[in-house]
Amino acid sequence: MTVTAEPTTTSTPEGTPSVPVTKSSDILEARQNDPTSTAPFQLVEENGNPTRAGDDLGIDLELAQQLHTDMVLARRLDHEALALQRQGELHLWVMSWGQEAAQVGSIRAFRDTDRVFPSYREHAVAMCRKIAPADILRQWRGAAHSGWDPKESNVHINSLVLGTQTLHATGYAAGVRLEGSDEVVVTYFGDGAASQGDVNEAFNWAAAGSLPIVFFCQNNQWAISTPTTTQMRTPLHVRAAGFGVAGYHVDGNDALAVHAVTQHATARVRSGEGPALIEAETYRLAGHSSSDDPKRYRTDEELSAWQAKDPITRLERLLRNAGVGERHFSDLEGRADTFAAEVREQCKSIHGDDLATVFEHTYAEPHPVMRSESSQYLARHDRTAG
Ligand SMILES: Cc1ncc(C[n+]2csc(CCOP(=O)(O)OP(=O)(O)O)c2C)c(N)n1
Ligand SMILES: [Mg+2]
Repeated sequence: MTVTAEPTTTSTPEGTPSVPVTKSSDILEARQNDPTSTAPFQLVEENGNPTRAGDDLGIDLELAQQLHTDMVLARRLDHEALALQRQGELHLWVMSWGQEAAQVGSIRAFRDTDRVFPSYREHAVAMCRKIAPADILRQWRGAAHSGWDPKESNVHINSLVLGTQTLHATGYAAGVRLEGSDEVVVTYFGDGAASQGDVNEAFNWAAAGSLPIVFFCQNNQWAISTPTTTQMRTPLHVRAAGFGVAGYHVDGNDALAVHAVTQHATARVRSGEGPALIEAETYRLAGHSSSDDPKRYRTDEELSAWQAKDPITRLERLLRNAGVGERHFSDLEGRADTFAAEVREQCKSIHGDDLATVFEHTYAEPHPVMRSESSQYLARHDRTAG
């Protein structure tokens, strides 16, 4: 904080050494204008060279290769899914390309037993938890309300009502605390969702209970057509301190930096030091969803500035500089082609459940109102179908 006023001095009645003070109006003024923001942590520059921190901490090439592979496959799923939507095979798709580093870098820093509460764009997270493409696509094909069984992957179903998942995750973390397990919970949300009351309540309750949870914000600069600059005055990683949550700021297009930061935060949380919040600066390179046209609200210049920061290109440059040969990249392309064919095949094999199962899965236990609604609805359906 910079305080420009000349310090004055005061003396205590006992004549002990005087304490320099500035005029209180200046101190207060400076405080109002100084929500201290930190530059996002980086290990790899856009050109693929290690940053100073990257040189100091060292670059783990094996990890870089794994994260790069994860990202290439995730982007392929995304591209295929949008093409499938355009062919009428999916009703809707929410694209995540550009955000792969934030997703794979973070999820790979957790244990597979750590519980994940996603928003709706975390396809790369789902893939790292081995959720099959058919299960990722099921909901978007309109065949089911959710695609997978959270017990198998420890990934909860998508939350489309913004921010609700942060409260679910906080409640779950309270349960983890009661059970005395060393599990850590992570929840993903967007910059726009951070304006929801739910999210702010979640921060507060997590801090008050010192709960084992990591809040991971993918700040992709936009909430549909609303830019982050309209959405907030104080960056999220700075706001964390006000809640009593440890705040981290990372370059979300630098997969290795995201991994390092998440590993640090997770270790802290696992050791009982209370919740952490990671703000990852990234960019959604495509539209908000298959129904959106981002050209209506953002410029070509902005898009190309972020394309230059593409997280996949960055790690590819790092790997090539480190001597990883062409063969590796062409093999990976071949693997992605095979995977893309599987995605298309799996998508077309998804069929909706019998209508009755929708009622069965609504409540955990039989419910009289649900039972009568179910029989009325099914009788009507039978009449119209017959
Ligand atoms: C409670 C609620 N309000 C509004 C919406 C409509 N809506 C869907 S996505 C979205 C923008 C979300 O932006 P952000 O949180 O930044 O996530 P991103 O889509 O960028 O990943 C809005 C307003 C909603 N789904 N839920
Ligand atoms: Mg956003």
